[in-house]
Amino acid sequence: ILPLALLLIVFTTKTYLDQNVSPQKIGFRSRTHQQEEYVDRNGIKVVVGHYIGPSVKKLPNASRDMINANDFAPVRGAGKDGRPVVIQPKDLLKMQQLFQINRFNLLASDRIPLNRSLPDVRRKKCRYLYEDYDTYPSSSVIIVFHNEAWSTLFRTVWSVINRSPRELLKEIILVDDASEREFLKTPLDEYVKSLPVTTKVIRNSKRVGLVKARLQGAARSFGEVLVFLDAHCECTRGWLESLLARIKQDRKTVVCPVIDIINDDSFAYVKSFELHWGALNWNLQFRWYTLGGRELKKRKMDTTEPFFTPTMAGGLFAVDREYFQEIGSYDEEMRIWGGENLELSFRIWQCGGKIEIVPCSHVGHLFRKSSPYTFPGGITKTLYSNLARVALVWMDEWAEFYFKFNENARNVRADQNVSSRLELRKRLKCKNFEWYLDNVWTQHFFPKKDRFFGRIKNLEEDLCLIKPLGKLNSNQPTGIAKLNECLKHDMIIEMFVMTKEGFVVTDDSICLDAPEKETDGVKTVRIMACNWANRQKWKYNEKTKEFIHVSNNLCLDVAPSKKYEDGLVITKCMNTDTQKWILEAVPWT
Ligand code: LR7
Ligand code: MN
Repeated sequence: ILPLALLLIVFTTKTYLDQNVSPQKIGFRSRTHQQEEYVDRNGIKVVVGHYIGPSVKKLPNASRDMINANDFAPVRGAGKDGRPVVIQPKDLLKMQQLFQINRFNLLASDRIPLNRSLPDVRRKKCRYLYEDYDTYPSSSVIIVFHNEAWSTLFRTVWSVINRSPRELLKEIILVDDASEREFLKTPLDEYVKSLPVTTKVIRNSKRVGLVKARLQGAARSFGEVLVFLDAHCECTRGWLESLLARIKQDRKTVVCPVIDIINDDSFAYVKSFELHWGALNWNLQFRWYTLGGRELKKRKMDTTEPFFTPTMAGGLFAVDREYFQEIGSYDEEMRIWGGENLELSFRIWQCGGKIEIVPCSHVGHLFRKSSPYTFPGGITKTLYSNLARVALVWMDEWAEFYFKFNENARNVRADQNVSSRLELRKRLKCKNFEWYLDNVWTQHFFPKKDRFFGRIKNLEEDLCLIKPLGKLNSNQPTGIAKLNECLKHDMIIEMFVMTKEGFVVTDDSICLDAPEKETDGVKTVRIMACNWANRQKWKYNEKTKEFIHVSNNLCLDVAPSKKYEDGLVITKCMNTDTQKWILEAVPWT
């Protein structure tokens, strides 16, 4: 069986952890797969990496009948106001069987009414900002799905119907990407006839992937704005008006709601952090980072104002219908799943548009830990080919960087014909990737001509600084900076960038950090989320080979114990060998 290696971003807010809203702690979803998990400086738990789904052997199988049946059986009050659903111990076996089908708690979902209530999670001010909504452009909501559960699909649909001003909602378009389940065929056609909003159904007999499916929906739409949603979302009050208002002001702005979390175990609706924005990492995985420093201050003025984001998550956004066509909609060669969100993001920014997150718009998305469906052709022919296309079309010399460190993409590079997309780039007179890095994602941590990229080696023992892999202590936002035997091949885990400002950054916006003031007599050096503050500024002295922590004027050193576990410290500069470092540049193009 092919492991479903999926890029997976699950984030859980602090409130979620505090409230402990998941009532049933079930042991069957082990998290020991190849993924990293840490709590960032805002107390947000981040899980990222290649997740290989739960060991199938251990889970009871769902029968074919279970897979094909629609067991939606709402229980009054279940999941009310976004609260979690509690499953009784007697139902646990069935729950586990059903969980497998969609990789979320289908039993819980099937108990929640399609029109459940949700909290109004917006800031108070949002309620009064969009009262002139009858002047806004109209919209078509496009939902593509492949083998979605009935309850999640139609809770998405009903949340749209119930929480969108009817004047602004022209139609809903459901695009079926060759689902196999019986209940999604005739029963669905019959059901949509009863909906109070015009609902079109587009069918595919062969799997086309989400990009083509969305394009089919767009081609059949009449609204002035296209609004895309995944098939397992729940929209809260005001979600649509605030998106449309922004597009009305500027038709070249593509807008995203704040994406809240629908818990995959309990179906609790969990408000997420409003200050997240999207970017990516060295593997071209979408990642959330947090608005920091200067930007935050700017925003403090008005927390309801839309703010820029370098990339979008991909599933939930609104765009002017004509503008979407003008900038080249999607790359139709992208198959099944993945990469299209980065491609669209780079294209919008580089070709004269903008992407923003609208804090007054909140939509919940059901986050899963693994993907339930097949990737025809395997993930190299789908995901990695898509990512190779993103790099080849939009990333200029940084494409070389991506291919150098990502073998999977490198292997499919030659198969890609991207000439029509390169023509589009030329025709639209798009700016280059360097411009994007310098102007849109200023806090990026990619290599560049003006900064160091490579290994940081200790002279005494010929050991390399590494980014701690795997689990960092999940209660603490940090891991101790450690040395490791230098690897023969160029591996991301020992690659660092040192910026002109003196930040020592590695993948996922992780920085070399030391306290500005002494804590308990020791100054342990840590690797933690970049906050671009003085405590993360360093200076390298070419002559003495010392690595100096700027605010303390102390030198980077091996812990006095010299024990591996004790990691690195900063201490008085004495020019000993353990305080000498070599910056070994690694070519990246
Ligand atoms: O072959 C397929 N055909 C489909 O129609 C595969 C998927 N789909 C449908 C599927 O039923 C779903 O409605 O496409 C939609 C997205 O698929 P998901 O839910 O498996 O994707 P995801 O939520 O895991 O992944 C995110 O990244 C994807 C990359 O291609 C898409 O851009 C998703 O829309 C996107 N989801 C979000 O942005 C929601 C917020 C996630 C975050 C952060
Ligand atoms: Mn999704």
